Amino acid sequence: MKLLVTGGAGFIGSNFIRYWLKKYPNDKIVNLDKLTYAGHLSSTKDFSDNPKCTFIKGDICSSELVHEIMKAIDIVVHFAAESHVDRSIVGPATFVKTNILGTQVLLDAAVKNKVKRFHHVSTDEVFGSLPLNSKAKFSEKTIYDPKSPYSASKAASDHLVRAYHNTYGLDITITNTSNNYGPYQDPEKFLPRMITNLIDDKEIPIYGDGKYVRDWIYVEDHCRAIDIVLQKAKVGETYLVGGLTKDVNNLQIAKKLLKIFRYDESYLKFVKDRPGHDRRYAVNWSKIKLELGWKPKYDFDTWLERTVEWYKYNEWWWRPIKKEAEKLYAKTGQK
Ligand code: NAD
Ligand code: TDX
Repeated sequence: MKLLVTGGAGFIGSNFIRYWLKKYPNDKIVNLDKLTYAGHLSSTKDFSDNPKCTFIKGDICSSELVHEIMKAIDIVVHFAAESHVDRSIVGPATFVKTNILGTQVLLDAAVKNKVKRFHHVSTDEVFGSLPLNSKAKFSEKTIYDPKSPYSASKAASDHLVRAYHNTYGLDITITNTSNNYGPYQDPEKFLPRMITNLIDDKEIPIYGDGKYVRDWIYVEDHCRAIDIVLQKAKVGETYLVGGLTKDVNNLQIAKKLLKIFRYDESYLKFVKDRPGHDRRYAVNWSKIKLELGWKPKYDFDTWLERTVEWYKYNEWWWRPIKKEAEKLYAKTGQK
């Protein structure tokens, strides 16, 4: 099998390639990545010498390049995207270009070259926001209601993927997954930002009142969910993938981290809220459990601690990119 993985120098894409090469050592992978601020060749260091994996620096919006690469591909796993909500508020244009146009370019090339499967990696954020203190959860039947330029662009990409299945008969699957955490996540995002600040003995910035709920999933559970969907799912289907069964808000997570570091609450710093901040995400993942037998393996408290350990032992990876990450917050005033 030959896979095209887009965005394989990013957080989830690099973890996915690592997972796949270990589990399917005979498969070949082409990793197409533009190396934006979020793409780091350092995230691919441990498999960069593997002859089964080829890296191509390029843009998914470049039709000619994508068509050329697609000629030899069986399966596409599409991660490449602009993925940070805060950046989408500061500059939405690249989100529209990469997430919508880039996906359409890949879909066109996939149809033309008759790829066997196009798997689209999407987010639970396309469903909008749930009220706090409710039992409501997103499911595959929830109506799309994206609220940020990021989630609106991902929603549009999901619609395009389904449209290509319906119109051109492309064999697609989609996963909409909740907040991932784990190794190689850019220090711009919530958990790595908190952890790396604490390693440096700095305060941790909490947006607004901190009572915002995300459904956290360890990145390897997400990679395994995509694997199972590729192996077992019916073509055309969508699966929601999540990690938690009980709500935990940002402030509670920050306090868990303070406990791990044995710091007191003076390290909490409440800062300006994100405009249009979604209150709560919660995912009902019973479809993938019942139909395909997937469920999360890694519990949040244990793997949060292991993630902290990873950042403590891998300063070589995050320290060179931490300064760049904080530049965004100098612009937004969330420092
Ligand atoms: P990331 O920002 O860490 O990585 C994105 C990667 O895509 C980077 O390597 C970047 O260089 C590359 N890229 C960006 N624009 C490109 C372009 N035009 N051409 C080629 N490559 C380009 O993102 P992530 O957190 O790993 O997320 C991966 C995918 O999973 C995204 O589609 C995202 O929407 C989705 N997702 C993420 C989460 C999460 O919690 N991180 C949750 C659900 C879904
Ligand atoms: O410094 C911070 N302080 C803070 O309180 C940062 C960076 C974030 N936050 C809050 C905002 C959110 O409520 O933490 C929560 C998580 O923030 P992000 O890490 O920016 O993630 P989120 O906006 O929830 O989106 C993530 O999950 C879904 C990914 O970035 C998306 O790509 C994915 O689709």
